[in-house]
Amino acid sequence: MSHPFTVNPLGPRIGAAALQLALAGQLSEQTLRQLEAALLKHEVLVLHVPDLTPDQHLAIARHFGEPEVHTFYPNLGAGYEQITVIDSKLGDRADMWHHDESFLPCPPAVTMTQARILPPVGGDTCWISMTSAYDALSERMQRYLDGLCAWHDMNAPMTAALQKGIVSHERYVEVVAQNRRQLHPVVLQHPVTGRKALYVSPTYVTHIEGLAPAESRAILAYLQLHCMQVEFMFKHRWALGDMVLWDNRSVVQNAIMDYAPHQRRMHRASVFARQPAAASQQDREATCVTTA
Ligand SMILES: O=C(O)CCC(=O)C(=O)O
Repeated sequence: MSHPFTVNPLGPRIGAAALQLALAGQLSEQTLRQLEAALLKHEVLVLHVPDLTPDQHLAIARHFGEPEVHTFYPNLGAGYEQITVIDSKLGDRADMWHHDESFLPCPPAVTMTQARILPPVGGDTCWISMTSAYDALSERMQRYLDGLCAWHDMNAPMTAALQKGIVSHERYVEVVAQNRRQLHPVVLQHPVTGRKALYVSPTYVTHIEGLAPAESRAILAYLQLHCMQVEFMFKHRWALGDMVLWDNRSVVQNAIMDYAPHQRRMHRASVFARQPAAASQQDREATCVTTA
């Protein structure tokens, strides 16, 4: 079945909407390929699919890759473990600039999140185009960053959350015991588009390997400041039923936490890039961000 829709850019660098897309049964391969092309081009893609079922959510996710069970957020359970739930009533939030699960050896390639419960106002999400941020660096800085790698550590935000009283000590100990950290290139080359993007965030990145601590801190602080320029950003005011897809290799995001005491609940699926059937774990890691 064909599902006609048009893609309207929402900004010159990042963000587009395909709001007319009507879900009737499963989306056709052709429609999914068109959505994928739009996502690769615009990095963040907004759909409005209020009747989306968890099965349809997973069917769309499977087009983009292998749906994962999230490392630390809860999920819908019993057959729907790959639908992650981020519910403020459960104490879960994502109000920090981050690439999704960049502490994994091969982090998810694409994430798609649907708004299920929204506060009356607030709770917007903001994305930064890290390709645009990379392109805007001076050539000298681009050359300096070439070949550098940085450590991404899941424990860094957990410690901050514990200090702020956002997570319980039990949850902290449970998550920190997984001891997830990974070295990734500071500049990632997108495996499909070939575009280069900065692959650092203030949330997970602790330091750049091989630099003196003060130099690493200074470079990371500069890159953070550089990325925060408003022209690289796209902010979405959610409506119930919106689903936003983002390319985790090209953007970082921050879900603004400004709506307490109201509830915000999102259902989300993220996928690992699919490898040819014969690919080993080693091949898988060799084609993800770690070798950009
Ligand atoms: O809830 C959102 O809007 C974004 C959530 C997020 O950042 C994530 O799923 O990693």
